[in-house]
Amino acid sequence: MTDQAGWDQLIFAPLAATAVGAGYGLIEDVAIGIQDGKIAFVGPRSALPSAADARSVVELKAGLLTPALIDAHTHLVFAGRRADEFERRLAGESYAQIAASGGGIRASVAATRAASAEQLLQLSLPRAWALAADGVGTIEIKSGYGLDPESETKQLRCARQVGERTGMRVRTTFLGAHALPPEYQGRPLDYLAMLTEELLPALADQGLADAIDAYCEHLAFSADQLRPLFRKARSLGIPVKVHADQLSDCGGAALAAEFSGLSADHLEYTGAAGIAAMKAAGCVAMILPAAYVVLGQDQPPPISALREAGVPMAVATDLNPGSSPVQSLRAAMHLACAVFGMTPTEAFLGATRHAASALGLAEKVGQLKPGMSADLSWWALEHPVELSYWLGSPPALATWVRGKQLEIPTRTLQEG
Ligand code: DI6
Ligand code: FE
Repeated sequence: MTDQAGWDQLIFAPLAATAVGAGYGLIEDVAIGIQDGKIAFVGPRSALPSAADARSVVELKAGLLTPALIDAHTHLVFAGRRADEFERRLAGESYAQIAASGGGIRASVAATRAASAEQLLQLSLPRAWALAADGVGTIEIKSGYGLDPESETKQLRCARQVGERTGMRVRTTFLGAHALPPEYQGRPLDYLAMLTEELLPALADQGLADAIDAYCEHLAFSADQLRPLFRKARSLGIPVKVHADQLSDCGGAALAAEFSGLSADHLEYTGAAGIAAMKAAGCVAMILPAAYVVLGQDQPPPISALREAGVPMAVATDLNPGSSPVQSLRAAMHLACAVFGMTPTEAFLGATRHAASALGLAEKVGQLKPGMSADLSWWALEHPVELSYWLGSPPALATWVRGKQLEIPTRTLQEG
């Protein structure tokens, strides 16, 4: 008991997977006491303090409670779609060829720049709701389809509004170093200097960047080019993430580690040195299997080596219009198991506890234990293995963020 009046809410369920400890952290016939939007008690009903009392009692007769899932890598604020590129890739063109011909990220940049702030919000909300229906309570949202001060700011403000409008917890990541915008063609260092000297400090002033990310890749920026930007970010207290080694080993994982990064993401081509550096730096490995499948890649990330090294692995959708048009974190969990050989337990921890670490939220969300925010999802499932087992299945029965149930619209309209 936390005070005389008891808890705000008490939830009973047949089973909870708490994500505490090495495995699922299962508790049967579970009771969860919530006070001020936080978890005050988790344990078997039999261990509930006898004086326990609550203003609201929810008796869930069936199903499973878990921490609300966390999608720790998305680009869900964008305008325009790239289904044409999907067809072109199926017809034999590569992702790099399409990018070189003016498609790819640049196509999304043109559409996102042209959209008004309101249009962008109306396009983005249904994607956030789709994730919420999939049991996600926290989403990370990157910029990177604006690539100029005004449009990057528009994207990040939109991300904040997505959080306000849905009730989901949103973490914003500034990804100005996603691609070279056309007006800086041939002048990558000038572009990066603008990001470093002007845009990043301005976004930091406005509280719009919870983290910074960069695309470290031969078709984007090199580790050497990115260092000054990351140095500046660290001096402003902004943590680093890196799109690392997705298409080639360009030292992205080591770069993330060098700046004590929260995560290095993708990692298909990361070698032993990158893994050792990540382990030493406490950097989470963000596994993004949907992008791998959609792009038809053939070298999977080094899952066994990451596992053996003890690098925590998170799993995310990478929701974006080009390489990962995927609006279900459970689909990504399934692919992480079926395609990359992660275990369902790893996928579960990757979408809860380790995803929280990758956002700097390890003390707040991702586990059901006292002191954590009351971010929960309720599923018509018998066991948490089923979160990864099904590929396409009904939505979560309910999701709470900060103790409040998300009110997911049954029907959303996308306006253009
Ligand atoms: N994440 C990214 O940012 C890039 N690939 C990926 O997996 C590019 C996304 C895009 O094509 O728009
Ligand atoms: Fe990405």
